[in-house]
Amino acid sequence: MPATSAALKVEAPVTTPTTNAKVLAFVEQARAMFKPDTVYWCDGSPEEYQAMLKVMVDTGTAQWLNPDKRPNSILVRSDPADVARVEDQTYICSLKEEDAGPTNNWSDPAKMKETLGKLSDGAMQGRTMYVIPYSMGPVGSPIANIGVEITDSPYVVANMHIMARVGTKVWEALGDGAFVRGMHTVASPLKSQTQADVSWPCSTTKYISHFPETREVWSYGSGYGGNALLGKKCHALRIASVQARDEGWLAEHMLILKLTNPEGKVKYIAAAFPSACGKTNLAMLVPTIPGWKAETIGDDICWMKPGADGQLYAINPEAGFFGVAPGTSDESNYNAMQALKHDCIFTNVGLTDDGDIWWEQMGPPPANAIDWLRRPWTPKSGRPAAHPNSRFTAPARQCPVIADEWEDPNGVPISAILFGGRRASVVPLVTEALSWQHGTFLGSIMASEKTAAAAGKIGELRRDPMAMLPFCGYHMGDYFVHWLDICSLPCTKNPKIFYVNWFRKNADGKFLWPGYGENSRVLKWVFERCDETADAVDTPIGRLPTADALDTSGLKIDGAALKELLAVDAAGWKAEVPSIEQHFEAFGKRLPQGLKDELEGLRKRLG
Ligand code: O2Y
Ligand code: MN
Repeated sequence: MPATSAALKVEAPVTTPTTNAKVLAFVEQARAMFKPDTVYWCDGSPEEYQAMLKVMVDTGTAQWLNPDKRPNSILVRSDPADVARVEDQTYICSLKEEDAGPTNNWSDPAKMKETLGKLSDGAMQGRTMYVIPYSMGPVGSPIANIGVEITDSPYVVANMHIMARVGTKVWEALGDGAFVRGMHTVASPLKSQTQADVSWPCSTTKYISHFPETREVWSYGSGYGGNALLGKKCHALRIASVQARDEGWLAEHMLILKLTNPEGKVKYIAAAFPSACGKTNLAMLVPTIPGWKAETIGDDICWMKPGADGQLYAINPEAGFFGVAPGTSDESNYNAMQALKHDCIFTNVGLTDDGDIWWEQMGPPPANAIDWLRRPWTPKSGRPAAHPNSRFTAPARQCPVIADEWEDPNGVPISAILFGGRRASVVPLVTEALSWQHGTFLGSIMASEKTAAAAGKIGELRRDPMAMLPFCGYHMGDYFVHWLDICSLPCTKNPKIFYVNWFRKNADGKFLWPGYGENSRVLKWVFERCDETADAVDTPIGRLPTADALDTSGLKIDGAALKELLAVDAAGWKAEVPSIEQHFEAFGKRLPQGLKDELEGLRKRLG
């Protein structure tokens, strides 16, 4: 139900909770520009989280779900035009245009600040300006990084509570140190005290602007997900990728998985897949091979730093999951479903008659529901109940297979890195890279075939190097150089790199590999290759499992399918070389020689 602006006011503390002069100046500048009614310094307490939920419910942004079915959980519906990240309106405003590279939108930082400054004048009128101190990574971890997000959205505050570490302890860890500055406004000022608010304020004008040199983010006009929760894609990937380049570490779009073999030996694996390719499912998989155990460290972002012993140590900088709802079920991701039982935020999913949530493929459809656009819905409506990009926000600690060490401030040592995409043909089920440089090459040519849902010709390849295309905050040619450098200089015990493809299809268009929990068979081979206890055969494209090295015991798969999954399609790879060349041409002089050498090597090996 719409309410007046008065309902948005939250009492402010009398004194500021930090004396950090840079923070005080930042908040004062923001206040003077946005002109909010009130400034509220977030303390990260459970009471504050509850207050945010209540504000959202009171103002019509959210509604409580049935407390018997989903205790302390809410359903939020966004504006129909504010439902996903806006890549076209996302900018890297580096001082020099060439530093943003060919894969980013660029704008001159001074011009962008002028534009946003004009737009933002008075943009928070009638609203509360929240100041969120947050840590990406366990507070005080040497790999963690602190940010301060200013926002006028209680939805953002509540989501940041789940997705990051928020509150007073962050001010203590920050002291008078440096931090990433994030400013966010839904850009929907309330002109008078009596003006009724809408349930999801936002603007048709949107800018998600990053200033890499000064470690700033300025997000205008959207209240949704990656556009507005600035700790996630903006800070932990776009800004952090630049910090990582400058400081000698890696900020990557990767899940982190802990794998334990039947003898109790543990290895940690990081894996990069393009958005919506099942990272959350793999991060929480239930292995089908007896005696093997998989646990979650993270499902989306991985920060890795070389340790004193020459290994890469990784943390999950996040504290929650902002997962795609449709397709998530007990079959596809049992552990995620368990994590969603209580204390969650659901955005743009369907609502059942008994006050619970439902989305496509969650389970049997309800006879009646209300869809994400608040319209009556039945299974015969001919349209989805949930938006395809509808989301759940869930605390990571609620995942039943979260690893004990998921918050280890020193991180976990990474033994293997997987790259993967959605490829119906050419790419085998799993390939081990011949070297770190070859693995970097495989990551740099990662691609997925376009599905009917994406613009462009079906089957056309979209290259998404290391799944970082929308998230690398600088020139991707320099990013490849950084990848090649990181393991020749500070890191002496390189993780092994693998390229996986769960999505290979046969001539009838049927998947050859069952996926989900059965992917543990591939992980077992990866695990054993790290110790060189499993067999592999050298081929022109890398090392593949020998016929009996992949554990298929108890798996119903016919021999021909397995043969196809592990075959080298030399003709297919040869046909792909020109497309790789074209992809590399875009990076011009900044493409490192190492990747050119790898392409030449592939061409020669293919004959
Ligand atoms: O659409 C959004 O704003 C969310 S995007 C997202 C969320 C969680 C994890 N990954 C992604 C992504 O696009 O990679
Ligand atoms: Mn992602």
